[in-house]
Amino acid sequence: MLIFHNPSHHLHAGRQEMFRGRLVPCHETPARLDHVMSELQRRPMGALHTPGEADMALIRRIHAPRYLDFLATAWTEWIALDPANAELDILPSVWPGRGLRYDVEPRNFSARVGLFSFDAGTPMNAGTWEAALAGAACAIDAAHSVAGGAGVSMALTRPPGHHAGPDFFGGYCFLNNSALAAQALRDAGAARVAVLDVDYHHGNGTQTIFYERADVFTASIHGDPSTEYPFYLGHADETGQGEGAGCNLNIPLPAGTDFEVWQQALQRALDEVARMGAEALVVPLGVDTFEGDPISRFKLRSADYLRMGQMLASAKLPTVFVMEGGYAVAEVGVNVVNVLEGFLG
Ligand code: OKP
Ligand code: ZN
Repeated sequence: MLIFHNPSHHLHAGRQEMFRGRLVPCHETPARLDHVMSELQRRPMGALHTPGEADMALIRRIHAPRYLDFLATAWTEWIALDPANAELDILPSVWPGRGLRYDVEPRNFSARVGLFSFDAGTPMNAGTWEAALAGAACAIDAAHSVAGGAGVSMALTRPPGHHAGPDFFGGYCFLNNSALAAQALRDAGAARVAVLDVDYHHGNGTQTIFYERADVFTASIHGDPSTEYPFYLGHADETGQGEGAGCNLNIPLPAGTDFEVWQQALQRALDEVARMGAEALVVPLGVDTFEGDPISRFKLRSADYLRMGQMLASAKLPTVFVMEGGYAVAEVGVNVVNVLEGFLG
């Protein structure tokens, strides 16, 4: 398989996220990806590639131009406010809640940070935009390699992407890498694409991006949003709208779910992918379903990821894996590479 890894990922390294009234160290760290890279040295799964330039025209079809302008200029504006800001991350503290306008873009910088975000846990720093853009390029290039007949590829990148929507960041995500891969596969000729999100958290950004489209089927298996992040989306009754009616599947599962129960959800999602007639598959791959994950509550073990990979391969579809979450840092490498090994058989 071809693996596109983000050579700029370490440029994004948030210092702190807001948690219960305190700023605490970020869970989403560069070390996560370093562990995957070193596990791939121990157990190579295929050739490693760096991505080319990101296709901005494609990115503008998934994300709103004013949101992209904001991301591209945020750091410059932040340090223009006060050079001392260079030592601090950008974090929002005000949002347009119900009854407030989000159609008018304020001039005030903090107001715009809030306009384009939905949580206070997703810091931006000097290299965030460069890292996110290179990650998007990994996803797009991985999709193109599969469209060209590679069979399977992976975008090995951070920051993750599945919480990022058309015009918002949050959940450690800025650009929706999986959505970009799905769109690239569509553009390359796949009549229908499925996105099957196996990260512990609901892929709210991806769901929102494709919610009214029939050409991209979205499915997500995740912790029940009534208790788990991102809380405000991911329920089973969200099935798509308009032309996209029936084209979204959410399978929320309770805290404590182990692989025996989880794999039944995966089988159900795979059956649905087949029923929808998808010609290509994108898998937002988070390994925060692991029993040792510090912010999640499923009970998958490392060996279960081999089985997960085998089950995903049973779809017999051209497949693009896109790296998402996984915060038990030392085990992230083994768990991700287990999925790939299981898939390759
Ligand atoms: C991103 B991905 C826990 C706060 C949770 C957001 C979690 C984002 C997960 N202290 N913050 O889906 O793995
Ligand atoms: Zn997650």
